[in-house]
Amino acid sequence: IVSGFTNSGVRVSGVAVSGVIVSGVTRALCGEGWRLFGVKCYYFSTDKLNWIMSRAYCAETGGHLVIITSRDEQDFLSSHAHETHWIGLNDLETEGKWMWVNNQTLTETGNILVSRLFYKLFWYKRTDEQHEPDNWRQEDESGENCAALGNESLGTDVWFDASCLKKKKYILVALPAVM
Ligand SMILES: [Ca+2]
Ligand SMILES: [Ca+2]
Repeated sequence: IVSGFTNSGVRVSGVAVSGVIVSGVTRALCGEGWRLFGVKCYYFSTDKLNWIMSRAYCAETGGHLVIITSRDEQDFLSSHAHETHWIGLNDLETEGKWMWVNNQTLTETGNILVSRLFYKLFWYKRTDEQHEPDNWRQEDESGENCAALGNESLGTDVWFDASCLKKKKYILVALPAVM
């Protein structure tokens, strides 16, 4: 349950309610400024926070940093994120062991082998084989332990690990209000 949800009726056009699922008599509504995709509401922040602060802020609202579980969801996010955004993925605890903010490992979602191959698709690949995540230490000696859609110069259709201290926009997810 996220503050900012409106229960004041359905406006299909305009920005007040950006998406409506109609299923029988049930309507799922996202708050003002949010976007409905599938069964969840997504909020693309306008402010920038470091990763830890963005995780804390999202939790405070009752939602969480986005957890990406399908190609469709990734495509939806990258089509609306016009610059780099934090996602809910980090390897802060153990280097190289990527965890979602719900404490699932990156490869724990569904069939492990399938997940490994699936998520490999999203990390940015360079022709010189220096693929992301590369835990680059040039700017932050603790390395890069937080994941983002895109980086400062490359598109949001791929993932990068980045210094968690960097300030970026972030994507917040919450369940819709069901009416
Ligand atoms: Ca790392
Ligand atoms: Ca990196």
